[in-house]
Amino acid sequence: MEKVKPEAQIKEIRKKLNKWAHAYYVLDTPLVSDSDYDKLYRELQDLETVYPELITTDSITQRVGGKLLDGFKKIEHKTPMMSLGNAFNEAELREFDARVKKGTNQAISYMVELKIDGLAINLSYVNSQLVTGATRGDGVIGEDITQNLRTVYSIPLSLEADLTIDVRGECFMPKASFASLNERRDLEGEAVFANPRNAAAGSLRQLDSKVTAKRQLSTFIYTIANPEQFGLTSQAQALDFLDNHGFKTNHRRQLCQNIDEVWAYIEEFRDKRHSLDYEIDGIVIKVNEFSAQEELGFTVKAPKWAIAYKFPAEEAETVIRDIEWTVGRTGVVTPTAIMDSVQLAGTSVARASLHNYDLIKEKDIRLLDTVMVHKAGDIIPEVTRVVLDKRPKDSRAYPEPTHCPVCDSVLEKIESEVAIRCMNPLCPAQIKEGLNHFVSRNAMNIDGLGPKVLEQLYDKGFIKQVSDLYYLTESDLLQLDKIKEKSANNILTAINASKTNSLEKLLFGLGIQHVGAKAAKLIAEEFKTMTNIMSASKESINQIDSIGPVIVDSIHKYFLVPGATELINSLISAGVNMDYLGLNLADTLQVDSIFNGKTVVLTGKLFTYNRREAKEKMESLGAKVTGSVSKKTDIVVAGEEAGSKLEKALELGITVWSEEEMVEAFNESKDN
Ligand code: 3B8
Repeated sequence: MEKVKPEAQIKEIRKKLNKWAHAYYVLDTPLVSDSDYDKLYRELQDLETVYPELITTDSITQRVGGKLLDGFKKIEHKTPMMSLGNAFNEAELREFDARVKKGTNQAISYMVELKIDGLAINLSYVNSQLVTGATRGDGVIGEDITQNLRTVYSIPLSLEADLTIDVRGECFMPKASFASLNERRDLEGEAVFANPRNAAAGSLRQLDSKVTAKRQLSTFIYTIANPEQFGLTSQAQALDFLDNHGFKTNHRRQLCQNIDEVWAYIEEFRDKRHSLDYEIDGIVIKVNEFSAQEELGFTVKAPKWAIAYKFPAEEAETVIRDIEWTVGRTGVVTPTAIMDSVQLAGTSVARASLHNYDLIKEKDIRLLDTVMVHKAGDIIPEVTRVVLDKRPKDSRAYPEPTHCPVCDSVLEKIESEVAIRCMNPLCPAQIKEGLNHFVSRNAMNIDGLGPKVLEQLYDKGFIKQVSDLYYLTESDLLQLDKIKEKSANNILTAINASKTNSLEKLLFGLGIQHVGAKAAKLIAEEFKTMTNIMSASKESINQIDSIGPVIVDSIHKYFLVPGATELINSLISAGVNMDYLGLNLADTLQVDSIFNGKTVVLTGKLFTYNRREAKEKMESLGAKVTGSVSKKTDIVVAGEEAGSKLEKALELGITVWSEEEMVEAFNESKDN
């Protein structure tokens, strides 16, 4: 029996596989299932094993498996690979437009492209075959990373048309590949990459291309070194030409007729960038017409016909100069990093929350360390990691504080909480925070007593505890900075008016740990008077729906301290109302919170609150907190290292919040 000629058969299979791979890796539209592809791929491998003389370098089976290198050779680029000038705001973009208009007499349009945050590469094809792939290097001489680039499936090993051409583009790691790579590295105890760009760079610098092959890199090609050779007259044509010859180009490009359209595109992608599968760090704006490009020419470093509009950096590097510890109302001592100021997401940042000592220990953050900061939920700056390469040799781990930074009393670490706490109820820092809380809107609601006024009143010795507010005189207030007769009188009137507040406002204002505004309302409604609350048994408080043991213990403990009774007596003597005045519970219990009526699941490690605190807080805002994710779940709050519950939530399409989003929602809830 006459066999099909193996040569023809192999050629046929390769053609089919190349077509399928092109559809999958370049067009993002698979034509066949993975198993069909794998089956044919193995068929080709088998044939090539039997007929090794028929293996060609551009066979799809030959992407991986080059030699182990001892280093990369240098490659001189045929024409220099330049970089782009930058614009950081709209004004600079418009200046670019003005320079362009001045530099050419023609009517021009702009091709705008996403600025892919990867590594610039040059691919040289000779008679349709990929011969070299190189990094940009210094622009004149790059490194030969051909073996590694051959493993990238979106890069054609050969072209269907017999072209001799140099093309340029960006090699990058998609966000999903980056996430799974880091997940695996973390699991295997290897250092994780800081961002997809570093991961791509690390992957392309491998001397063993088998490693690169596993990294799932991709490319977008955006330039032809000598487009005139192919009769092309514009960037739009060049990109279409690249598409037609099997290269992967980015299709989110847009031809704009003027700079206003360019700006609209920039604004669109400034908001959309996070939903892309790959990272971009800006937008590239190019004069579309090559004839105009030629007129405009180059500076020493960059083309005058293009510019990169850079988005504000969302991660920045800086140095930690100090760690400041502040004492909150409940005595929790929290660290803040004091850093050299850097631009981050459009604002200048010099402080970042470190949350708690455990986090400092876990991330091994030390003084004078160079660190990366980013904005969590684009609001609160946070230290993400230490740049270990830049750590000073003599640095030592930061010791856990043992004494209160304000009153010097011994700090305690509460078991089951990450927080360290100053236990001194007379700690000035706690008292000042307590005063601020007492006058706040949902507590006694006293206008005119801002933090600066309260601080002065405390420092000058006019108030030592909240009840002292009710004994202030006009002459006391007049001794403060910037307080004149009129404002002194307003303050006294506001203080006086607060005496008639209903019990729940006072109870909340006392700042008893874990007693939020809603819990205070429920308790006040149940017990009606302060005396009843003070003498209530734990059991009777526990009877109240949605008041848990944490709150009960906390209230009980609060009133055991003799100072508490003294404080209440002093408030009574001042004429402060101690009775519940609310009539209609339904009216007063309207909790204005996004949590109200929601079923919430907490998962992963939290930093700002511990699990139990977060749970009680949500419950006090009307949420039902459950342990497992189901279709009935409304919100999943995922802390660090969240696992299967998070996966399930994503699977079911349930809203997932970060810890920061949870805290923000707490702060926005009108029950604080
Ligand atoms: C000229 C054109 C450099 C670049 C360019 O996505 C030049 O066009 C360049 F000298 O670096 N990162 C892009 C990207 C980068 C460049 C570019 N176009 N889309 C990118």
